[in-house]
Amino acid sequence: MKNLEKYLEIKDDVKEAIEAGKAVVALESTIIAHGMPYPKNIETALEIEDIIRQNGAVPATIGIIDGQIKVGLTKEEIEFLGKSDEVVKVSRRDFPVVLAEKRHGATTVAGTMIAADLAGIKIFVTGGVGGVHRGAEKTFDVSADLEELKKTSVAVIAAGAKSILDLGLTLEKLETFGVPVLGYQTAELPAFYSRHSGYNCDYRLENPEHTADILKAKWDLGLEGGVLIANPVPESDEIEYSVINEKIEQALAEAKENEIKGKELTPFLLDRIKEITGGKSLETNISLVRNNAVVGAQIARAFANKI
Ligand code: PSU
Ligand code: MN
Repeated sequence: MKNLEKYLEIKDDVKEAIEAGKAVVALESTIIAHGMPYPKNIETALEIEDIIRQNGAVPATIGIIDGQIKVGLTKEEIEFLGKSDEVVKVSRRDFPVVLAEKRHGATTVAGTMIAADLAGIKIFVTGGVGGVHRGAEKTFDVSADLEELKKTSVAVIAAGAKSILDLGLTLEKLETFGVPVLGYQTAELPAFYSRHSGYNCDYRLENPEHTADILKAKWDLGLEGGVLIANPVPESDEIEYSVINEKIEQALAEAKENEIKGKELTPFLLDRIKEITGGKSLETNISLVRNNAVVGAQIARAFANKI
């Protein structure tokens, strides 16, 4: 890669762990800057890093400060991204401008996969991935996260995709793109706030060891691209599909009324759903990310032992 050091900086502890072949888990920053309100966003981001550490892996939260991609943000940098309102939501298309203009950026799932791959990190924990939005047959709104899963070889652990999306169409796209959708100890695709969606995953994962074997087989074979590991929210924090679906419909109607489009849509919907549920959706969101962090760290450890 040409001039990679000019654009990308890996934090010392992360670099050491990568070089030693130890377990490392990438984390995204859009969830901090645009996915959760202040100050819960910062509290959660720091707590998730702790959970990764407690489970024997090194966390690398990824973001962009002054045009530099940081693989491993410091506590101060996480706080900055969580507070500043000058942070661009960075997916694949945004990198060149944000880097050249030395701006600040929070990376989406797609953006984080790109940076993790450049740094040599294979395991990435988040909350939910983007997908095919409802009504995409008219709006063409399909998240760049899906294209990234198609080509970038990083495993993404998420609580499925939330039903602000069209889950059926999202699964069809992933199938076309050759992205395995693997349910972690479940046959059903979880729908973010709820454990059930009515859709099936392609395969069921039994444990971290089993998961690591599958990742290794894919990439050993040179089958480039990502894997979606769908880990359901803990039962105690779940919001039933029928209950949350109604709230989502309401938020979608408001988005339409206000002509919210493009990169603004997902953050708008997340914020409205939080308001409509009186904060409950945020609690569920935090709970599922915690749970993904535990599972992601375990998978990273199992995978590190295989290389
Ligand atoms: N889904 C969530 N929370 C989030 C996101 C998705 O439940 O914070 C963020 C992720 O960063 C994801 C991005 O990559 O939104 C997708 O945005 P878009 O639909 O604009 O591609
Ligand atoms: Mn979109």
